[in-house]
Amino acid sequence: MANTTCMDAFILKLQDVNAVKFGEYKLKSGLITPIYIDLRVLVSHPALLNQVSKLMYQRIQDEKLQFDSICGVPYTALPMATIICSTHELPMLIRRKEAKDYGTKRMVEGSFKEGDTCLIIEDTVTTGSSILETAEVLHKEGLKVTDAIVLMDREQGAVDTLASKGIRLHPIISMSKLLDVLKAAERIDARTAQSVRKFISDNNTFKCKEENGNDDLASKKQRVEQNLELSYEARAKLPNVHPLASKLLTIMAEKRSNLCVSADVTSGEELLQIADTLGPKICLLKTHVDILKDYTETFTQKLQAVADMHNFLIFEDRKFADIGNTVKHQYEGGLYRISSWSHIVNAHTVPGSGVVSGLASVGRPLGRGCLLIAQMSSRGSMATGDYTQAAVKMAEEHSDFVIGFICGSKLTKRPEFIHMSPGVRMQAGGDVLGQQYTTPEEVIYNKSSDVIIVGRGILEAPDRLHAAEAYRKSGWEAYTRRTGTDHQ
Ligand code: 5BU
Repeated sequence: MANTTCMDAFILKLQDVNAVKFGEYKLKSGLITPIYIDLRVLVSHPALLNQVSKLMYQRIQDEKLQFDSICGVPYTALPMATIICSTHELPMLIRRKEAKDYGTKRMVEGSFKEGDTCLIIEDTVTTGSSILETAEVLHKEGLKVTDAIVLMDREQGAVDTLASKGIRLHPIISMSKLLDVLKAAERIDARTAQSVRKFISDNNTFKCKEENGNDDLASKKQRVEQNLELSYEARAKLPNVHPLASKLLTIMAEKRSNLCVSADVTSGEELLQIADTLGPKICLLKTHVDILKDYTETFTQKLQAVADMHNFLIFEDRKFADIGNTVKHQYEGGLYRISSWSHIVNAHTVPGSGVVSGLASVGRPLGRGCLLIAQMSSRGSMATGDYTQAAVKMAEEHSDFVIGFICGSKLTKRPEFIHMSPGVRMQAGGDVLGQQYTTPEEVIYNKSSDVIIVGRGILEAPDRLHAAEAYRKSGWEAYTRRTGTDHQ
């Protein structure tokens, strides 16, 4: 199979099933690529999937690789690893993307012992980050990773990056080979091949690191050139930005913090203590005032004083979800008089735009702002797809009061809106009641959100201040890397 003609035929088949596409595609990093490799489709083509597994096993034998088990990077490489292991009766491990929220909470399923070596299988690599992520999870479980096999190497630095971390990468097909074969078969013209080659060499992430001491300068340059990324300061000064959003963005830039602490405690005194201790580290403090067992009006006065002293804003996570007339009263009156002390509130869009109009009738004259809940972090959330898009539209239609979204990733290119993401913890996973966590890096760098909302990740830490600083640093570094401002 591995002889030249068979390999050429295999590459052509990959294009036949649309696993190789030419055009303009956005990568995980935000970069626009002229070629996209989508090997997820292989599950619909069992003969091809078998061929992939044969090629990978052949490589294992050629290289005489030694290991105790095989782990496929979820999800695309999982069936590849499964076929290899099943055919050759080799033990397999499964890496979970999220820790199970019941039972053993293991991140790696299968039997192994400390010090075992695990071979990683991956479908395609750009920078090698997915392999590194999987290797990290395996390392944490006491496993060793020395080698990884990948079907398609985009030749953008993964081999060198992984080598620098002690992992040998064995690619089956390189981008150059793919282009040569497609061009020889007249599937693409010389111009296309040339433009892909230029893109690949301009965006070698490892080369950038070597030359610039920076891991993805080329991608950042392209993003800045395409005006995809503006700094928080620049966004604060946009002509159409809401004054409250401008204030928050300015605080974020000044305090070098995109951290919102979710102060989910039930005692007013403890909440004030958290606000005072963590105040210097945060841009925003999120409350659930209705979980306090000892609420008094004095509490909110004290909270405002602490917020002024440490220069952060207050966000009451009230999640209004009723008709306009009702939410108006809930926001302005009742026991908590939320509009009198909270700079920001949020609302579900399920009632339709009346909820925003009702809240705006109270909040707008006070200079308050609202976030629309476009997505939720909890498992099985129904705020997806068209619902999410409708929330974006609603925000755009009420931009004199709506300043942004609660969401898992950036939803609109309009830089005046602020994206805030809950469900953040240093270790991805979940809780027993459906919360799902991703990391600050994932939320800010990969998902291009603006603010990380962290509750238990900080509240349950032995030293809350220390933990808050770790989250602030992680969120800030992800932002500066994303915007290319990390070495200015
Ligand atoms: P945690 O301890 O970091 O899991 O707390 C998350 C906080 O964010 C908590 O106050 C939730 O009520 C809030 N939250 C959320 O987790 N997910 C959502 O989609 C929304 C709010 Br909206």
